[in-house]
Amino acid sequence: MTYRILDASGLRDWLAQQPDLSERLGSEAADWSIREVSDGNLNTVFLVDGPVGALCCKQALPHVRVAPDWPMPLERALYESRYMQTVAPAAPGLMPEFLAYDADLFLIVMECLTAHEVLRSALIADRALPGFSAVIGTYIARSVQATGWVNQPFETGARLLEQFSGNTALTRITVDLILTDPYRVCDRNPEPEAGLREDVTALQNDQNLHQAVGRLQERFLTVRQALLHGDLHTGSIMLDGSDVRVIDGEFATMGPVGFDCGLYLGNLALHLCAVPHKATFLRDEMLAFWQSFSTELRSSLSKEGGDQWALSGPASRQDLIETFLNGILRDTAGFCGLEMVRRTVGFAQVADYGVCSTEKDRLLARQKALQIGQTLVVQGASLRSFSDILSLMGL
Ligand code: SR1
Ligand code: MG
Repeated sequence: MTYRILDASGLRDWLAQQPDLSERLGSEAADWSIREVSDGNLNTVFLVDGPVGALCCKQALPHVRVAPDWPMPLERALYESRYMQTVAPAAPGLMPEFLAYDADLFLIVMECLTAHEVLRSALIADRALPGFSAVIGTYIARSVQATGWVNQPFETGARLLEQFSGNTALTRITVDLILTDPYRVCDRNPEPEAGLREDVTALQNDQNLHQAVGRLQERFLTVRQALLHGDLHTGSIMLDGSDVRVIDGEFATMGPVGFDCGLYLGNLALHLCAVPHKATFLRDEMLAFWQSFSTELRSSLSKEGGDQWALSGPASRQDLIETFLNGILRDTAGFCGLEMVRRTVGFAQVADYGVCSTEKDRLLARQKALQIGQTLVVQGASLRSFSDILSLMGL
């Protein structure tokens, strides 16, 4: 069957022809209720409810969903399905269960997280229970364990590079939207609100900042430490109480581990700028994130590792682990800063600023995010500890 954009009725017909999926829903196709819940920028998402169970179906469109004039290759669904199948065994219970991929329709079928809520919405509504960041720290550490050269023989990385290096369309989005556009005049950047124009002009003319952005661009495109989620913001995480799941791995690519860490922390920091009175809560989450990430990674690396591990005895192994973590810390700071800047002045901004009750508060929140973001980008490479990152955030 050839590709076509599915509506609810097309999806019902397709599901009815898939015995395993139909069985999960139960009864007859006519009894299933299907609703579109598309929320992200790129794809359509349907939730299908049957008398026995529910499914989530995600289809790639030939364009950016929120910008229909922007063409986008369909293959991103293939990379997301590969990402889910690669990382899920290492992070059990931390992603929705992958159920099926249709290569003609560029359609992924997965477990339906009916009771879960997107972390960004939960933060905005003040419903996120403490502890979610420790789970994300564990998630990243476990995916590094399964895919990173420090833990695995280099052949694992070589195989993953082959499987994911074709994801160039989405890497191009990252290169443009995160690593380039905010620092130049560009049609994709929305017109900044009046009070922010000077700040935007300043960052677009700051040569020192551009040098630092260039260094991070080089790290993103040339460092192949592990398989990244590639878009790990608070909209790519769902919660139900303490049950935390990572979704939306379509930006998957081999890259520097600090990219995933930095995007995650950058989104918490953006929330902090919008809602400064939550500083203690967000500081605790950030600390818990780094604590769980670094503890899990240290523990796995002290037991076994990749080719570098075989090189060294226990004492020097500890030095290598700390050197590796320090490098991730510096990248984390830089990518965190880039995420804060791009979500404030670039194409894909965040709903967190909507929490500000006045225009003045929103402007101050954006200015704060730009100031912290730029400082992290410029100074990230010289930081030595996680508390240095928190200090630059005023925490
Ligand atoms: C055109 S896609 C814009 C943004 O949405 C995705 O979630 C990524 O964050 C991307 O940068
Ligand atoms: Mg997404």
